[in-house]
Amino acid sequence: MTHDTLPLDFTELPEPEMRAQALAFFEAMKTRRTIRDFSDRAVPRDLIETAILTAGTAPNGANHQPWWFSVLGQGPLRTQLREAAEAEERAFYEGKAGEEWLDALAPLGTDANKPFLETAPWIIAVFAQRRGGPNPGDHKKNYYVSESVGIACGLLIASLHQTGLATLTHTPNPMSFLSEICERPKDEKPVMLIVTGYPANGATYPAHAASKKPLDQISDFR
Ligand code: IYR
Repeated sequence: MTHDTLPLDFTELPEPEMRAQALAFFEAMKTRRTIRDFSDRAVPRDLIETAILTAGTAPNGANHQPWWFSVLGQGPLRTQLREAAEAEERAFYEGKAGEEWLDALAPLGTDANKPFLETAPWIIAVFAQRRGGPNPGDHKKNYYVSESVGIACGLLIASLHQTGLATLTHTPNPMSFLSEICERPKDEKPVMLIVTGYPANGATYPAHAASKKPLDQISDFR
């Protein structure tokens, strides 16, 4: 394929505005909390569609865009999803996780009970495509699949937060049942569930999650 180019549409901001925008985004993202108590209140589908379009802008390997978002609204599939996920979680919490992992989770207060899988208005099941390509029907090798899908999930979560919705990143393990429920092909790997909706009245979050590492514990400048 030829290497064609397009002129970049880049608007330079005055430095004070750069700083203000960066800080405003930081302030907004700081208020994001992973929650587990969801209301069953409906959320318009177009809000979810916009968040997925935002996720789809993520930088990715060779622009193959190696992701798929299967969106589950409320209904019988969700009961199936909850039953399958809770079965995996019971095995996890009853020993498969091991002591060290369970100790690390103790401050979060999580257990095998996942009512939000039925309650929340939308659940986005994220799949990573090992093969695909820039065009529909392509079956080429994909590159940097985990990195690409991870970045897309970050954008998806940031977008849902900016939309005014709460989210939960949920990763039952193993997740092969997700491929069946969502009818996705075997060469797509289920990566995570992003649960979204309004928080239930009186929703809480673990105090443990409130503490974020300061700059000098997450970066250095040389
Ligand atoms: N998937 C399990 C366990 C779990 C693991 C981690 I690491 C977390 O940060 C939270 C939960 C569950 O959802 O309960």
